[in-house]
Amino acid sequence: MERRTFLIQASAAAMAAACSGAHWAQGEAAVEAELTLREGQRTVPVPLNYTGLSYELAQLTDPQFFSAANHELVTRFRLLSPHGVLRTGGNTSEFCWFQADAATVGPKLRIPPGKLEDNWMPHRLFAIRPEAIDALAGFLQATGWRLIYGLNFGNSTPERAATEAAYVARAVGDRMEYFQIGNEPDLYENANNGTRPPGWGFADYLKEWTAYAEAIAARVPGARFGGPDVNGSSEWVTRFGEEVPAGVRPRLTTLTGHYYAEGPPNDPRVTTERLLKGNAKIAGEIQSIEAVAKAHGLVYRMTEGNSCYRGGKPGMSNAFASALWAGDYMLELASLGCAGVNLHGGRSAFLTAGLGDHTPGMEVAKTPQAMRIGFYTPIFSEPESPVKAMPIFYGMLLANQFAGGVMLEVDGTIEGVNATAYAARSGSGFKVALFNKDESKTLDVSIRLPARVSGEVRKATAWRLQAPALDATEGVTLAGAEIQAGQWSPREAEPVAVSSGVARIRVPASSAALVFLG
Ligand code: BDP
Repeated sequence: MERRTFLIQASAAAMAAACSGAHWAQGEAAVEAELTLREGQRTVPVPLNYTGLSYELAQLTDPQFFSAANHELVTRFRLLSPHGVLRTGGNTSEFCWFQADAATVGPKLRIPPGKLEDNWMPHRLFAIRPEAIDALAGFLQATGWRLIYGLNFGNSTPERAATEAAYVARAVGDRMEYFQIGNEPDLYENANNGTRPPGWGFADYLKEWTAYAEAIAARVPGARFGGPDVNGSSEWVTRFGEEVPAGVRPRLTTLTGHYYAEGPPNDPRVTTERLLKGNAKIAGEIQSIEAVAKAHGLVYRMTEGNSCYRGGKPGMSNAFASALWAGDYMLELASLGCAGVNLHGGRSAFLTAGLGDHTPGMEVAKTPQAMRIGFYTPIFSEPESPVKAMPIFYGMLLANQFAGGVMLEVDGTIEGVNATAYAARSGSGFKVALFNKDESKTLDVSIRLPARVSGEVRKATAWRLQAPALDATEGVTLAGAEIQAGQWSPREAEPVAVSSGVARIRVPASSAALVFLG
C-alpha cells in the first residue's frame, strides 16, 4: 500500500500520551499533528463529476420533480456541483415500469412467500411515463448534470428494459452516463427482498444480466453500462469486473456498489460516535475493487449510500454529524481512486415506499418530523415545504472542492484525536481538508508543503465547516455562510499563517477546515 496516512483512533494510551504532552492545558485538550504533503509517483485524479446524488426511480412517477421548471431543486443541484451525476435506482426501481403509451400494461410482480408486511420491498408497481423522462432530460440540461439510469431487473423482462432504455437514451442524449440493470442484486434471494428464489447467486445474476444488456445494446447502439450496483458484496463487484462476457464488455465502463455506514436507525448501537469513528474496512475493499477496475480499464463509483440505511437516523443523518461524515467519507474514497460518490435521498414518500412502507427512523425521532423517513437526504424536498440543503449537503459541498484536482499523499499520523486529513493539488495550489470528528479535543495541525514549492507559498486561507453541535440540524456554515434560498458563497476566508513552507491551523472539536495553499 502506497498511501501512508491516517487516523489512529483515540485509544486510552494515545490519549494519555497526548494529555501528558507540552500542549495539554487544563480544560483544553489540544492535540498536535505534523503532516507533510507529498507529490508521489502515483497520481489519483478526482473527476470533475465526482459528486453525485442518488434518488429512488419511483420519484419519476411525479414528472414535475426532475424538471427544468423545478427551480428550487435545479438551484441546489447546481450549487452542489456544476458537473454532478444523478443516479436513479433504489429498491423502488425494481417495481417501476415504463408506460410507453396507454396500451402498455405493467409487468407481473414476483411476490415472495410469507407475510408482505414483514418484507422490506415495495411489492407494488410505479408507472413511469414518457413525459417524466422528457422532463428529466430538461432537468439535466438545466443543472449541467449527467445521468446514471437504473432499470428494473427484479420484476421485468429484457424487452421492457430495452424499450425503456431506448426512450431514455434518445431523450437524455449526451447527458447519459450509463445504464444500470437492477439494484442490489446480491440481496435478491433474501426473504427480505424475495425478487428471486433462495440460492439464486452470482452466476444466475450474470447470465440474466447479460440477456438484459444484449437486448438493450440491440436497441441502443451507444448504450453503456455500470454494475453490479450491489448492496455490500465487494466479491460480486470484482467478479463482475472479471466475468462480464466479451460481447457486452466494451460497453461496461464502471464497477459500482453501495455503502451505508450504519443502520438500521432503531438499533441502539447506531450512534453518532460510531458513525464518526469511520470504517477501517473501507480502504481494503476499495483497493481490491480498484485493482480489478484498473486491470480492465474500468473505474469504480459508489452509486448509492449514506450515513444510515433504512432511511437514516434523526439527530444523526439529518444533523451536522452527517456533514463531517460525508466530507470525510467522500474524500477517503477519492484518495483511494474512486471515480465518484452518489449519496441517496429524496422525498419521504418514495423512500418510504422503497422500504415496504416501514419507517423505522420515526421510532427514534424525538420531535414530530416534517419527513417520515429520508432523514439522510442531502436536499430536503417535501411537498408544500421550501426546498432546503441539509447539513450533509455542506459536507458534500466541501468535498466537491477537490473535484478536478489530483489527490496527494499526506504523510504523518494524527494520534490521540479522531481526525483525518486529505490533500489535493489543484491548479498551481493545494487544498487540504481536515476533519476533526472528535467531540472534545482541539487539533493543532502543521502542514508542510512539498519541497518543490515550500519557498514559494507564503499565503494560505481556510474555510471552516461548523455548527453549534454535532446533532444540530440548523446553523451549519461553510466559510461563515449558510445556504439561503439555494444561494451560497464563502463569506469568511480566514488567513492561515505560513512560514518556511509550513502552514499552521487549529481545528476545533467537531468541525472541519479546508485550507487553500498557494
Ligand atoms: C438501499 C436501497 C434504497 C433504500 C436504502 C435504505 O437501495 O432503496 O432506501 O437502502 O435502506 O439498500 O435507506
